[in-house]
Amino acid sequence: MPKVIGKDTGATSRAVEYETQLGQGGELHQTASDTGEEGAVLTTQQGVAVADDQNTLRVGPRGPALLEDFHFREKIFHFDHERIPERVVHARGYGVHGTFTLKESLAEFTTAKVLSEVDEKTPMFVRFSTVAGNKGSSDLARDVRGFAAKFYTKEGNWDIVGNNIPVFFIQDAIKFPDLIHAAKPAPDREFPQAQTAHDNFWDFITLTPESMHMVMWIMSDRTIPRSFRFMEGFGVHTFRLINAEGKGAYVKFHFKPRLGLQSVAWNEALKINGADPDFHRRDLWDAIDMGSPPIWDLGVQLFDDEFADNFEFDILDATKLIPEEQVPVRIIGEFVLDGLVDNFFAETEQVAFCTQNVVPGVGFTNDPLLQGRNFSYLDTQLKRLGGPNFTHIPINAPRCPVHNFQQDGHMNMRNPKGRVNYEPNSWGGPRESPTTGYRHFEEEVNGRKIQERSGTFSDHYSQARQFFISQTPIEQKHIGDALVFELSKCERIDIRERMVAHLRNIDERLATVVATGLGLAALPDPAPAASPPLADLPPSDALSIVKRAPGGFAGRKLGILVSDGASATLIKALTKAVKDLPAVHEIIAPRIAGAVLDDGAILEAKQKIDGGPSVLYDAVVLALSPEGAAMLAKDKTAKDFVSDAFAHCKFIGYTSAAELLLNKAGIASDEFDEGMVLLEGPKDAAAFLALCGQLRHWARELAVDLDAEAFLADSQAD
Ligand code: HDE
Repeated sequence: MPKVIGKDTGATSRAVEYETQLGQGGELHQTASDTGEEGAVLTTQQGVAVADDQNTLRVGPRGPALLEDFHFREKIFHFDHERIPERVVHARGYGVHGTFTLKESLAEFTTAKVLSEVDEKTPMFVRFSTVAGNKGSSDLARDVRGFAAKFYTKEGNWDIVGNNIPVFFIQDAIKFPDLIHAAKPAPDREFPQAQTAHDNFWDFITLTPESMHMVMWIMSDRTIPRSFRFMEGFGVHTFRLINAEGKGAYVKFHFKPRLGLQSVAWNEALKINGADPDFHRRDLWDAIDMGSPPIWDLGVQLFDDEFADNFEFDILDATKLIPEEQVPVRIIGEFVLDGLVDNFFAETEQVAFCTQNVVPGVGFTNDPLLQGRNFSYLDTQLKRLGGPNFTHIPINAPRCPVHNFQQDGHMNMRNPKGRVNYEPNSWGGPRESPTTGYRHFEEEVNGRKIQERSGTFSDHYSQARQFFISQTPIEQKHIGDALVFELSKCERIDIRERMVAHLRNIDERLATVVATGLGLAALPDPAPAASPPLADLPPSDALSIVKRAPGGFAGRKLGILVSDGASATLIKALTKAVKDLPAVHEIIAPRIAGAVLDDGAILEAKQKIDGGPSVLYDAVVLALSPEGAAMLAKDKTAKDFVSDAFAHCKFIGYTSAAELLLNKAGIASDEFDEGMVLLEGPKDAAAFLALCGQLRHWARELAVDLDAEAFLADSQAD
C-alpha cells in the first residue's frame, strides 16, 4: 500500500529491504532523517532536533536574518539541489515493482538461471515512459512508449530496455542524436512539446527512408495506448542466448499483456491530455492500489543461423521484425506488476537502465543500434545521477552479492574494510570464477575497417507495407488520418509531398488518401527505393491491435452519469456486473456530492461532470431520470460528454429518459446504432457489459466518417 505523505515520512518496507541488500556490498549508514516513525522528532541532516521550523532566526521580530541559522541554510541549500537532469529521452516515466516467474526452462539455450530455473521468482522494476516530451508533458502524446524492465536476478541485474513497438526509426546509433533533435522541440522556439507534428521531425524522417516501417507504427494507434496495462513490450534487437557448451541461439524478447491490447482515438487522446494529463500513471497506480495488478507473459522468438541466413531481411537490422507467423512467440513465463513505489524520485527517477546489463547466458549481437546503446546508457547515467556510484542507489543495486575493487568516487555508499583494493593480491578477497563468471559469446570476426551500411539493410518499404496490409480497415483509416493530421502541421509543402512520395512505395491507397487529405495538386512520383519493395509479404494478424483485442471488458472502466431520481436498481445491477468481470466504474453527477436516487439513497459521485468527461471511460451509461435528462439537456458539458462518447465510438447504455440528452447532443434517434443500448431495467446490465467487451463500436466511425471510404471499399473488395 502506498504511504501517505505527511503521516508517514519514514523508512518503508522496501527501504528496509534495500538496507539489507546494501549491507552486502559494504556498510550502509542509514541516516536518521530516513526513519520518521510516528511521533519522531524533526531533525537537521546532522540529526540535531529542530525546535522551530516556522521562523528564521532574526534580529528582533522585524530585523534581518542571521547567517548563524544553520537549520534554515541547510534546508534551503538542500531544496536548491533537489533536481537532477531529466533523461534526454524518455524523461516522462512511471515505474512500478513486480515479480517474474519462469514457467518453462530455456536451459537448452542458455545458462542464465533466470531463464532456466522453473518457478524461480525474480524481483523486477519496470518503467514505462513517453520518448519526446519532457518530464512534465502529458501522458497521451502520440509517441512511442518505453517499456524498460530490470530483473534483479541471483546472478546480477539484467535489463531489457524495450519499447511498445518492435522496430525502431534508424539502423545505426550514430543517427540517434539527429533523430531526437528533429523530434524534440525546435531549438529556437522550444515548441512543439511532446509531439512529432512539426516540420523538423517530418523533414528528418522523409530524408531517412529507413524510418518508414517505424513511421507506419507511430502513425498507428499503438502510439496512443489506452493504458500501460494494455501495451505489448519488445526488446527490439536480436539478442543472443548462450548455453553451457558456449553455443549461441538468437532471441527476440516479447511482453504480452494478459488484458489484451487497446488504444484510444486520436481526438480522444487530445482531450484526455487536457482532462487528465496523468491519465496513464493514474490508471496504473489505481489498478495496483486496488489489488488488480497487470500481468504480462514473457515470450521469446528463438532462431538459429540457418533461419537468419534465409530470412528476407537482416536480423541485425532494428528496423525489421520477424513476423510471429514465421517464428512463433514461445511463452516462457509471466510477470506481475503489483508494487507501487514508496518514493517517485528515489525509485522511478533514479532508476538507471542499461542495455549492457546482462547476466551469464545472455549476450549481444552486432546490431549497430544495440552496440551504440551499450555505450550510451552507462554514459548518460554519469550525468544524470552525478557520479560512478549510482549502482549503490537502492533501486539500482543488485540483489545478489557485489564484490570488487572499484572504490571511492562521488556519493560512495560503501565502507569496505581492510587494506586490499587490487587484484591479484596476497591478502584474499574476491576472485574471478571461470565456471560461473560472464563469458562473452565467441565468434569469428574479420573484415576491413570501414564506415559502410550492409546492403542487407537496404529494403525500407516491404515491412512497412506488410504492417499496413495487416491492419483492419479502421486501423488503416487511423493511420491515414494520423498522417494527414501530422503533415498538415508541417508548413513546408515539399516535406508533405516527400512523405507522400514514400507512401507510394508502401500502399497506393494510403498515398492517395493522404494526398487528397492534404489537398496536394498531384501525386508526387514514388521516392527512389534503394531496394525494390517486396509486394508479396503476407499480412500478419499479430501486428493489428483490433485483431488482438481481448474480447472482454475486464480491467476497463465504465462511467455512469447519474442524476437525481435515477434508478437505484439499475445502478446497482450495473456496478455488480462491472465488479464481477472484474472491471471498475465511476459515478459522474451534476454535483460532486452525488445524486439522490429513486429509492431516496444518496449516491456519492467520484467526478462532477465538468471534471469527468467521457474521454476518461471505456464505455458510458446515461442513468438519468426524466427531470435529470431535461436539466442536463441544457448543459453544454453534459452534451459534450455524450457527443464525445458517440464520436469516440464508445458503447453507450441509456435510460429511455436519456434519449432527450442524446438528441440535444446532436445524435438523432434514427442515428442510434448497435453500440447504443436502451437499459430498461436491471436485467439489461449484464448484456450491456458483455457488449462493451468489444471495447469500441468502430463501425460507427466507418459509417459516418468522411475519409473512411477508401479503406472500406478496398476491404470489401479483398
Ligand atoms: Fe534509448 N536511451 N536509445 N532506446 N531508451 C535512453 O538512457 C539511446 C532506443 C529506451 O525508463 C537514455 O537512461 C540510443 C531503442 C527506453 O529509464 C539514453 C539509442 C529503444 C529508455 C538512450 C536508443 C530504446 C531509453 C536516456 C540509439 C527500444 C528509458 C536516459 C542507438 C528498444 C529507460 C537513459 C528508462 C533511454 C540512448 C534507442 C528504449 C540517452 C543512443 C531502439 C525504454 O541513454
